[in-house]
Amino acid sequence: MTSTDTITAISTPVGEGGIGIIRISGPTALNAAFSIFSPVEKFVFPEPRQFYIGHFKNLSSKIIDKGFLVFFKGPASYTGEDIVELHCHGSMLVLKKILYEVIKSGARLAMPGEFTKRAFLNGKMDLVQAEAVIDVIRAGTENALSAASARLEGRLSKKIDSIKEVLADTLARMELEFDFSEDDTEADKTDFTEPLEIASAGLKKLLLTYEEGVVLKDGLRTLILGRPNAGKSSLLNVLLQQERAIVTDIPGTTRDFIEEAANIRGILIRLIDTAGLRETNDQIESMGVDFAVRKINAAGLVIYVFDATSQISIEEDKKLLEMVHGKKLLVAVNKNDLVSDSERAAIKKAFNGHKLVFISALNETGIDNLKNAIFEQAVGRTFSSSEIADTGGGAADELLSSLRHKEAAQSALKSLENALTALLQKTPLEFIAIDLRRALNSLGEITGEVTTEEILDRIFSSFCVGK
Ligand SMILES: Nc1nc2c(ncn2[C@@H]2O[C@H](COP(=O)(O)OP(=O)(O)OP(=O)(O)O)[C@@H](O)[C@H]2O)c(=O)[nH]1
Ligand SMILES: [Mg+2]
Repeated sequence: MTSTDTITAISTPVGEGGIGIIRISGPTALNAAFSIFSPVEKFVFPEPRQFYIGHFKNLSSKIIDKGFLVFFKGPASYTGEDIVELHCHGSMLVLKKILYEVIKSGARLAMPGEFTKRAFLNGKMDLVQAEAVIDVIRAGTENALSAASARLEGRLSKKIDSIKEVLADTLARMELEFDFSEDDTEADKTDFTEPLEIASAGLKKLLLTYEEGVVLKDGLRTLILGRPNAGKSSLLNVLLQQERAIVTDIPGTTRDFIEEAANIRGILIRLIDTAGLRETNDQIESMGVDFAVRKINAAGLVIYVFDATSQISIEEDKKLLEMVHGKKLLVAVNKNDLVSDSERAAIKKAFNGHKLVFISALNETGIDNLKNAIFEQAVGRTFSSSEIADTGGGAADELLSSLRHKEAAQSALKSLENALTALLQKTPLEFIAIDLRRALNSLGEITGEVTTEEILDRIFSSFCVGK
């Protein structure tokens, strides 16, 4: 699959830095590099994985910068092809000048993700691992990083491969059976049922990890809603541990919205503080209220802040809660420092059926419980204290975190379930084999054995240039 053209790109981020790296990959990578690099100490051919110091010079031998050349001989390289890295100072001007010379000598500018795409096409990694590269780069929390690097190491691929193996083995035995068995001997179908049940249980377990996988990878948009003065901005400030929003005792303090990211129990939570919900003649405030309502749809979680001292108007809050019907929802009963036990009991009764957490944003009590509840709502399982709070480290080994993987796993599961029903109904093995091939095909889509150019383009176009 080795490509015939040579690609190049600046692989370090845009901006100033200590060093900058230009990557060249393809059959003429060395030629392209030597059109600009002239070593300080002469050598015949660069040893792979050695640093050589030299000057980067343009065609008229004018020195652009001084730096290093490193050669990776294919297939022992990231892309599986010959790669040269040119390390210079991290100046955009220097990098662009070197890149320009490399392109003049016949390399072409790489497309986003093209190095990784080549790594995939050359069998250096499967598609799950290739996708994990960008997840590692973009990981914003420890948990996101450990899940992404587990995928990059091939843990998810191994899981999928082990299921594929069971299916391929069963399929092979089935094919033998319908090739060689006498027409009138009924095959012992229980031999086939058990491995298919094991495979489908494995897939079901994997599918259950999707919710957590996605939240760990992408974070969760969390809308803080409630009536004016309930303490929404106070809560935002406590969760951020910074005085981000203005807090006053005047209802209608927050009129615009405030969005900030917080790391809560290892999950990236994008908090959005909003204008308190009420009918108002103030044009700006009313726009803020409209905004809050519109944002409900896009939110993954809503924290509804209820002022514990405003029980008289509790029916109004319950009406507002209807707007968030069908969403993941937590009711944070705030100002817990101001109410009695009997009042708390009454509130519990009134909000029966909702997940309640009593807090005081002012005294910062109940906040740990609220964080646990946020984690629970976000990933669908309880937060255990063995997971190091706010730094992560508790992410499961194999997590599904991409819709593409989930849909393929679902369709594999469906084919398996069809096969299992067909076995029960004593359908001829030839037909059951079709379902098994379908399931294998779906799983092959995940790891990239079965794929189309369109899928690859979609995946790699979300990458950065130079990766
Ligand atoms: N006693 C007590 N007061 C609180 C608590 N939380 C907030 N407050 C007070 O309640 C008032 C309103 O707090 P904010 O955080 O501004 O409330 P908000 O919901 O953002 O209000 P708007 O932006 O106007 O919708 C302020 O005077 C806070 O100090 C709490 O837990 N206990
Ligand atoms: Mg506010």
